[in-house]
Amino acid sequence: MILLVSDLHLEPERPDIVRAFLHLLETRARGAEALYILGDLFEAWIGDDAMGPFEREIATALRQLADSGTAIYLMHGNRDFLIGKAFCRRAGCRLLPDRHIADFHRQRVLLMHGDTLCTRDEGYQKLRRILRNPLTLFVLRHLPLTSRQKLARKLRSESRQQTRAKAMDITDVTEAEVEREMQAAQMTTLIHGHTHRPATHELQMSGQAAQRIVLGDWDSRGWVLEATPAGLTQRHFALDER
Ligand code: LP5
Repeated sequence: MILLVSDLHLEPERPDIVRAFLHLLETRARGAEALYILGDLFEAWIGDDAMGPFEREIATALRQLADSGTAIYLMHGNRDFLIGKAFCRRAGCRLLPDRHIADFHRQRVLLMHGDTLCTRDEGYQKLRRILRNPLTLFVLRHLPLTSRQKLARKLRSESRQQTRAKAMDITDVTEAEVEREMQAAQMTTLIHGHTHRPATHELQMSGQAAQRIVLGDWDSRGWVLEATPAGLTQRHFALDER
């Protein structure tokens, strides 16, 4: 079995989500062939050099899972795109590019975080272009820790305010962009997170049946997509389920 999750937004302020994730790592994920984390594992990541006891605890739990034989693949999200090699080494994860084609029991699927699909969200796409520019990334990584913390807080609070004022369709994916990405990759299954709107959308692409699966965000409950030879099934569960 292969498991996929995204948008956990782990932070010390949500111990219920942290406990649920650690429980998943110690139980269902054990014995799984692979665990894919499609972005926003953390609420905010300001650099591998800023890892404290909380981040190290998560890395250790991931490493224990990796050492038990489950391959762990990690994709950047819009909150944790500064995760780098040091965290991945410590956690035993392999970092995936923004678009990745995986083979799940002979079913090929396109994996993305999902933020780039929201092309009508022009404010966000502009911010993304700035933040992901290699020059900006270089500067951000070399800023003093306190400046990075301040900047991250500013970005989070601006984002919270602005997202509340945006119409629902602006913060959802643009169908034409979904189709463009799937056509370019020649895939009929796309799995992504980011929008916090878990669902399976049946699509028609050039007369062919296709699907877009949106992973759920961990907030009032947890979500995991299971890929088995029988197919893809997304489940949700109570955070305190044991
Ligand atoms: O994250 P979420 O779900 O709330 O909203 C996202 C989009 N917002 C973001 C911003 C992140 O939340 C901020 C993450 C901070 C942690 C990492 C920081 C690392 C860098 C700094 C430290 C080194 O991604 C939101 C989308 C929404 O998803 C739905 O798709 O709408 O986008 C916005 O709200 C963006 C606004 O429209 C534009 C914000 C302008 C902010 C200007 C601040 C000035 C700072 C200048 C920085 C160079």
